Amino acid sequence: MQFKVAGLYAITPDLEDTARLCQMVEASILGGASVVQYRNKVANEALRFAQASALLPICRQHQIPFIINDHLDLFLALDADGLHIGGDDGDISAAKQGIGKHKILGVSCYTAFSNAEKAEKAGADYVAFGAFFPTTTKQTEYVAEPDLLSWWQELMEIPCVAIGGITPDNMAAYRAAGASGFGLGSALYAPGRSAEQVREKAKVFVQAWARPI
Ligand code: TZP
Ligand code: MG
Repeated sequence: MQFKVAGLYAITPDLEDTARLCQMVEASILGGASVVQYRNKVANEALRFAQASALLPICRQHQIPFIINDHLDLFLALDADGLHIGGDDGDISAAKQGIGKHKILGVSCYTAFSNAEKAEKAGADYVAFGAFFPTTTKQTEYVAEPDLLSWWQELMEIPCVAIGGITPDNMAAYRAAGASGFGLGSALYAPGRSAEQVREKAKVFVQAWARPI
């Protein structure tokens, strides 16, 4: 798939309720999300399959890529658009081979440029750096600096996404530094938020991203 990461990259929350998850995700797409990553760290295999199967047609309907976090088997079962892996998820070249060259491979590189260089060489289509700010979604040992994004966009070919603790107030620095997109998890799908609130939140982020620097 021809894929240019740009703007709002939505990362799903650990919800059990599949119908609510679908509403939240569709709302975020209507608010401007340009790609969805299905990530659920607490679901079992059956729930992951049910949720990803329900989300895929929503993304297809809105013609945006649907990316699976961690699970190559789930990616293959659904013929999704991409797979996103991190440092604990095995060999990057093997993952690229497993999904096929026309599918999207994303790799979390945390705070290390060297991780990302290796990822690009091994066939990644985009890399993710972060977290940039403290976040409740994931335990992070180090915090990334915006300079990482500047170096990346100057020296490398594939796009990078800034992830973790991003808010409408702190995001300008990441766009200015050259991030192609920004990944939102809890910042978008905060617990208790209605679909309408998620849609409005997404719009606020997309507008903040588009604001002249
Ligand atoms: N890795 C670090 S933070 C994060 C991932 C996948 C999720 C997105 O961040 P946040 O702070 O929940 O919006
Ligand atoms: Mg992972």
